[in-house]
Order: sequence, then structure tokens, then C-alpha cells
Amino acid sequence: MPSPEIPSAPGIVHLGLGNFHRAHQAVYTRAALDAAGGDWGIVGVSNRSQDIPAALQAQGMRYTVIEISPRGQSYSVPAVHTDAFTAATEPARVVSAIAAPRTRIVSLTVTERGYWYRPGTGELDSDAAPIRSDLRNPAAPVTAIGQLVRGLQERARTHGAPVTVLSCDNLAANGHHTQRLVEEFVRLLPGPEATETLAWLEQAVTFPSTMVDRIVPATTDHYRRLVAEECGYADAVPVPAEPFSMWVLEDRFAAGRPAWEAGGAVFSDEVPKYEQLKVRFLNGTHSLIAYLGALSGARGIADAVAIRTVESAAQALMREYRPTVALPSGVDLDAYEEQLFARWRNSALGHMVSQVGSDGSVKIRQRIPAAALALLDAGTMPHALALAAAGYLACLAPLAGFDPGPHAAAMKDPARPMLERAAAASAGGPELAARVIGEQQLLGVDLAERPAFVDRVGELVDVIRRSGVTAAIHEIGA
Ligand code: CS2
Repeated sequence: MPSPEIPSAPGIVHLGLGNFHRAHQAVYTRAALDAAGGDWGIVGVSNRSQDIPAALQAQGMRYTVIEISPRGQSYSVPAVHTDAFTAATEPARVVSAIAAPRTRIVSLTVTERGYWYRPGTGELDSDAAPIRSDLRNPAAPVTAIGQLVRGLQERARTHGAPVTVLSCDNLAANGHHTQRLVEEFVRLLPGPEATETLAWLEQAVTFPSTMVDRIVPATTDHYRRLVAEECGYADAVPVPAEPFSMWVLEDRFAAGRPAWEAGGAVFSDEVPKYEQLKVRFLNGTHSLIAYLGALSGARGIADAVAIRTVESAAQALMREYRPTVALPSGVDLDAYEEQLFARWRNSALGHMVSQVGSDGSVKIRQRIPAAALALLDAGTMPHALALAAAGYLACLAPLAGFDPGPHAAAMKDPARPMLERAAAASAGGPELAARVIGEQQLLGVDLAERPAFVDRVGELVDVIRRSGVTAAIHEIGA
């Protein structure tokens, strides 16, 4: 595989060696190394999968990023990883990698699910079995938060050099959120250990927030064949990605950073505004498109937005979001929306509604409640947000006699068992919404106490069930 030189030494440990990291941070890191050098190789840690580390090892730590646009493909090989392994099989190695003196950044793309927060309150789910296990077994942590805390404690014990923890997941205020979860975990440790660790974190670790953006579908054999045919070599783990890529970061690094601006990253003190804009307009609307698309029989995101009614529901949702965001300076919202639709229409990408619709229980928590509450407080019923939640329930918690179709069935979600129980116990939409959004607080504690919203979601579930998704889109006036 043709490629630049692998960096001679690592400076970053990355948790979550999936496609997103390999088409995003890795690409910016290559640009930074080309422009400014530095010991910023990445040790890639996959949480459970052994396939990607094994393939990278077999390929000399190289893989291909395939940039896909309707006009054709282009190929590049970042070659920035110095090592890769699996946390589940080598838990102690994660701890020592985070603690290693040469590690100056620990970054994360572990998905919303990987933070083990309670959807209701956003707090660490200290009842979850993996978190309980990490509190008991310091040597073999299995969650990202456990790995971070144990690695940072080891660091504090052995040399204490400062380090940056960099969340690159789609969570509102992701740096702040990660810091809070780390601190909550530490507070559950025995008294003196907790006090000592918190004091060290305070003076040696920073948690900048970041807004990350690139649509990166799952790898399929189609992409493996494409690399073989067009590049003439075998790659078991290529990553397809759209041409668009954006990264906005707070410049609060405790021990230096690569020159990521060389790859187009923006260092800004407006990250919360960028995150809010992206998590709502892109991710929130993406979820709506995925659920309404699946219910309309669409397999891909591009197929879904090609359905006129789904497109107008997406536009209605964006209209609803508009008054809830503070724009970063220089951002033109009309142009931003237009660009989003163009990105979603990139049919060559093959981005599936089942991928975007998966893990909705932890994703929509980031995408719906804050905006819905702002609108309710202003005296407006957010019908399109209610429809997004109703689409989610119709796909994941289908009531007796309703078949949401194969693309909804393919959506994975850790809350599926709870949702299926709730559906089996409910006679209709309002009862289902009261159980899931009310009692289970799937959209947070605050929205759980807004019966008018919960009822609206329930009514829309019934419209979808009785008259179909198009009728529900018309019902909200989209
Ligand atoms: C998507 C995101 O799967 C999803 O939930 O909304 O992965 C989205 O493609 C990325 O955040 C784009 O930056």
C-alpha cells in the first residue's frame, strides 16, 4: 500500500478505532504531520472488535480513506497509527498506554453509548454492570470512563505529567460532559483515593470540547473491491467518507497538540455554538430522516430525503430548530441548511437509515430535548420534534399489529428490550409515550414532566400506526 512514513513515536492514545476516527482525526493528523512534524503518532484502541487492530497490524498500520462524491472517488492513506490493539483482550495495556509519559492527548470516539450516562439526567450510570465492574477492578477497566480514570490515576502515581482528554463524540458540550462523568466515577472511589485523584485532575488534565463532522458510513465489500480494482492492492478495512469534513476545537491543550489547523481544523472559542448547531441541524434532522425514511421503506439516507414528504418534514424540523440556536460568527444558516441537504443527497455514499437510526435511545437525548424545552418554554408546541420522537418509537417500539418494516428492524439499540416491553404493555401511542418518555425518562427528566409534549408524541405514534407516516407528516403541517 503506498503511503507516507508511519510516525516514529506516538503522542496520542485514541479510544474507539472505528471508521469515524479513521476518516476524521487520523486525516487531520496526517496533514499536521506533513506540515509541522512532531511525535504525534496515534495508538489506536478498539474496545471490543479485534478485526480492525488485526487488519491494521497485518497491513503495516495502513488503510485507505475513500472519499466518495457523486462525481467519483479519491483515495488516500493516512498512515498515522503506530500501534493498534483491543481493550477487551488487553485491558491493562490501555491503562499503561494512557499513563505513558509520551502520551499527551487521549482522544475518544466511543459513540454516545460508550459514555454510560443515564438518558434521564445525563449522569454516570453507576448501576450499569460495566461501570460497577470498573469501580471494583482497577486493573481491567472495560468502559471508556473506567479506562480513562484508571489510566489517569496510574499517570498521577508514576510521573504526573499533564495530559488532554479530547472527546470527539456527538454530545452537547462533549469536553465538559466527559470531565463530569470522569469526576463522577472518581467520587465513587474510596474517600482518600477520590480526593487525591480529583485534586490531580484539577491541576493536570484539560477536557476541551470539540465539534466533529463528517458522514462516514460502514465499510462494505463494495469498498474493498473498489480499492482492489482502482488502487491495485488489498485493504481489509478501508473507510468510505463524504468529501465534507469539519473540526472545531477549543484550544485548551495541557501538553501540546498536533498542528491540526494544517488539515483545516478550526480553533475557536465558539465551540458550544458550533456543537449546538451541528447536533441539532445535522444530527437531529438526520435522526428524523432515518426514522421517517425507514417507515417509508427507504434503505438509504439519500433515498429517504428523495421522498418529498420526508424532505418537507426535515425542513419543518429545521424551522423549529432555528430560534433555539445561537449562530457562531460568520455562519449563514440558509447556506448551512442547503449544504446539509446536498450532503444527505450524496447517494454514492450508501449511508443507511439503519446506521443513523441505531442507538437512538442515547442519540436523540442529545438531539431533541434541549430544543423542545426551549420552544415549550416560549409557548410553542414543537410538532416536528415530537414527530422525530414518534418516528423513533414507531420504529423501535412497534405496537401490536404495526410492522415498521425491515430497515427499522435492522436498527440496533441498547434500550430495545425496555422499548419492546413498554410496547407490549401499551394499548396505544399515548400510553406508550407516557411509559417511555414519561416514566423511563428517555428524553430526560425535564421533558418527562411536559405532558402536552408527551401526549403529542403519543398521538403522532397513533397517526403513524393507523394512517401511515405520510399522514403524520401532513398532520404536523409539513
Ligand atoms: C449520524 C452521525 O449516525 C448518526 O447518528 O447522525 O453519525 C453523523 O453522520 C455524523 O455526526 C456526521 O458528522
